[in-house]
Amino acid sequence: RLTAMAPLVDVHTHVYLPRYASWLRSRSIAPRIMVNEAGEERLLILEKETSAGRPVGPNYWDRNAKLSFMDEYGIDISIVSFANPWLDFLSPADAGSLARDLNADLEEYCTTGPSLASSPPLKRLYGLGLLPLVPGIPIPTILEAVTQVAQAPHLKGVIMGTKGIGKGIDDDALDPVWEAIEKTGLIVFLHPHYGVDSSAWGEKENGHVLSLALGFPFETTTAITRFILSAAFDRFPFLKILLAHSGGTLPQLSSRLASCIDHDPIVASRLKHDARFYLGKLWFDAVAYGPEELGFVSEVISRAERYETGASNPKSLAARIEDHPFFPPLSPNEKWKSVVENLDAIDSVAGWDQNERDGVRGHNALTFFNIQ
Ligand code: 5CU
Repeated sequence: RLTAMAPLVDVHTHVYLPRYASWLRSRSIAPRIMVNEAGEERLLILEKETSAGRPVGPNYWDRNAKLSFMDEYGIDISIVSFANPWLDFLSPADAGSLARDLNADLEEYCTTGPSLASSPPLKRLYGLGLLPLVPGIPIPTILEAVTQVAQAPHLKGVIMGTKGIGKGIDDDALDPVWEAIEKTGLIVFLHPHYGVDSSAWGEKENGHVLSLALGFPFETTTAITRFILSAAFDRFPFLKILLAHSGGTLPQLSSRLASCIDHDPIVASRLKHDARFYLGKLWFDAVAYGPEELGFVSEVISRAERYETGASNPKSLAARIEDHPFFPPLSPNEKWKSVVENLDAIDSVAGWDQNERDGVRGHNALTFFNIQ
């Protein structure tokens, strides 16, 4: 398949490996996996969750289920990452040891998985490990995890939430971590979990719609904007950060951000470049659910890349097909609607030629994750 057409590489697909699922089952408060009155397992992910939880099953932990899903949608390679809320709820000691064990589990999951009939033979599964980012953790424990991930042949980076070790990812205390990550060349996949203050959502019962559709992207936008404003990219210019959900709302707001910075002497004097320059350093998954939105994100990224390199062809947009195992179809025999929508979007962005479509389907991701 790989030689016949551009590979389809999914950069945003999650797992709860069995060890993590067991941990969730052992808990009596969220995040937890519980059994409901009908005897079915349910995932309760947030403390304030009012619903009876989400269905959870083998799609979350069974590698064969992941591979069947990939086969059904023609996905050649998946860059598998741990799903939220990662280790956020653990004590420093538990977070440190679970990170070690889960990173080893994920490497094993990828190494012992199948390969493609390609030359050279690429694996079908690569992974993004975990760092024990919790309040009170000694920085050297985080650095050990960076080293562990960097030494694992099939782990290409780490996934992390927006809290850092309690004060966010713009916390100066994290500088040694960014420095180590930059040195190893690992990718950081920045992903939301908490949304934003839910008092904005009003009193009507809207299920998870507002927190997923708006809260998630706003959380990512705030975190990466704070990171940019802290001048972290001036200190660590070679960091490679991939943003979930096509960068939240950052592409839409980047020029407004640049203008607000220009009008604020304190922040402006802290940064070496225009805000849009830093956008050119970021990577974006291609989840936009519509060709117009995807085309828009790609145009904003292209402009940002021109600030940095003068290049005109967006290289930093990589296929994310669907948040497997989140968003399954509501009835079992249906197709995963969002998979189909995201693939259709890649195929129908106005003005993209085959080269650009192939880039977003897989070539960009292979380069970014250094999969050769
Ligand atoms: O849309 C998403 O990315 C997700 C996710 O990763 N985790 C989750 O709990 N819901 C939606």
